[in-house]
Amino acid sequence: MALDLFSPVKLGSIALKNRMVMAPLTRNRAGEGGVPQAMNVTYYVQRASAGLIISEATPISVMAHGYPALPGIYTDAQVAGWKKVTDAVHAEGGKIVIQLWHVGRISHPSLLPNGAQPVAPSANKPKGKAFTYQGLVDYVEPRALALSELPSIVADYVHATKCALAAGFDGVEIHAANGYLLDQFLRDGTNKREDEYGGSIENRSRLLLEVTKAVVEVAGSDKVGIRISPVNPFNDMKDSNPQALFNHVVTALNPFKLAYLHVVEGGIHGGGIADPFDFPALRKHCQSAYMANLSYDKARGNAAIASGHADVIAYGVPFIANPDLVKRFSINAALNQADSSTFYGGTEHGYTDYPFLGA
Ligand code: 8OZ
Repeated sequence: MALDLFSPVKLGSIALKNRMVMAPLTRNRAGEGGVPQAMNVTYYVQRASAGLIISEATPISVMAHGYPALPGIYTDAQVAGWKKVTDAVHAEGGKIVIQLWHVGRISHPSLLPNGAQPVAPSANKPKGKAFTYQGLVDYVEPRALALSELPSIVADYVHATKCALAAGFDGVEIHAANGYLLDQFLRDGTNKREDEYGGSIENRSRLLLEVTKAVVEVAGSDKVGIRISPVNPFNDMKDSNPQALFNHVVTALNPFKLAYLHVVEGGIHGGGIADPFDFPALRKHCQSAYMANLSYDKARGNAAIASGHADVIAYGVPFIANPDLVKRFSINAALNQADSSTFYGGTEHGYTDYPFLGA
């Protein structure tokens, strides 16, 4: 029988009961100190029928924050909070990895310790506004990280990975997409460095590969995935030759034998039109499992799996509105529509109160 969304699969050491993955979704509802709270446990456990849950993007250090009410994965209290999430998801037979995040320049002094200046590969200010506790405010010019500071960024990923394992996650996903720190190093619209972390494609890929190596050493390659978004213009991003850059990145990641490569196949958040890009060509370079994301529905998901383009499909907005999305797809039930006004921040409303089938 042909493979489809309901076929089990292993991503590295993580055994999935189906190929429907809950995409990472920023929801801005963590408790004080970036500690996951009761409603976060409820939200994730409601979605445990997904083959795999990828947590919301989660800062790896105090300097990695860029939005209000994010959970973190660097303090003992955060580990204890996340443990309640992973225990609850596991008790329902689900699997969950955490997405490790450093926002780089997509932040604001009001979100950072002692009003610190955000850090980035180079001192260029993004267009657009930062989302802060005081509302939308202009971004500030970030500070270019010194060469001597880069090992401490790698160390923060290592510390966060250890915290994630202590919190009971089945693995980690390195967030190298959507215009945040690692993507800011990859793409030459943001990386203007003249040292060995800037210039050539090899140099711009260096930090991601160092982070990957360090995280793999702690977690094991079979528990590590990576997310990239080759042409997503969100967060004022661009690159002069994304196909060459990301073909190189994927090829350079192959020796790590990662659990999966997660690819955002276009532009998100209405951030503009994405440049043309040959995703099937990128996919051919990838020797790990391939997770496809962006506006897939059931039919396109099944087709991508049957054709071999993708091994698993990550669904975002449909999982916000349908905790039982797997069941709904399996019986062709109607879907709840998502309310975008409750995506970012707020209460249980629009978070844990979407109805299950038959409720
Ligand atoms: C939406 C709002 C804030 C952050 C991403 C983590 O795009 C995000 C994000 C999405 O990866």
